[in-house]
Amino acid sequence: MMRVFYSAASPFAAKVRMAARHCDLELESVTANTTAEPADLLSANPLGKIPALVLDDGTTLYDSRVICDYFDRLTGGQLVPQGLDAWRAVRLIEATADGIADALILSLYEERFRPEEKRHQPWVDKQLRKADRGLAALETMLGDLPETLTTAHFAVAALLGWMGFRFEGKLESERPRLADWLAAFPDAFPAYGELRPRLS
Ligand SMILES: N[C@@H](CCC(=O)N[C@@H](CS)C(=O)NCC(=O)O)C(=O)O
Repeated sequence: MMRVFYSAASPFAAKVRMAARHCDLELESVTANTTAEPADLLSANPLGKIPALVLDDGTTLYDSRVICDYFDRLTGGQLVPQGLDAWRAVRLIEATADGIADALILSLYEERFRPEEKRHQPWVDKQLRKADRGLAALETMLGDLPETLTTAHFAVAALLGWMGFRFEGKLESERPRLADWLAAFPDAFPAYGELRPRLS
């Protein structure tokens, strides 16, 4: 069975685990603490990031977009539409959601991994501006999501679910359409409650 290194809180890992479930692919989920740089994770992904996928033959794949592409190919296109317009919309929404997560994660890492005297607030602010512009764009893109579930749906749901506990209240106060979209997502994908990012 394929194995994925993940952590309960990771939005990128949640995206991949939701995509696998949607594709009816069995995955063994193995927790990894990226801070400790464990050998088994590093042998799957030299970058030491999660998610990292180990295939049945021992070969590995990362990052979340590549893993989702792999699932899409394995299952004859269950995650990414073929038509050019729909493909463009889905990949753009996914890239936007992932980019927001990247920026917000960097802003948190500044606090988590740097001693207070070495933190550089202008750099954090820059990441937060990226995220804010991305969230504004994402709100306008929601209508471009296809009706059938795609990698973009899972990327957006994972990002917004993660923000729910890392940036509590932000969506409700600043981007209520995104908050409403997430509240309705379990109707489209009932396994969201089980697979959403969470604080362990
Ligand atoms: N572009 C990567 C981003 C993955 C990522 O940043 N994962 C975080 C956890 S959510 C991580 O592993 N951080 C540890 C580190 O950067 O060393 C993907 O889409 O998989």
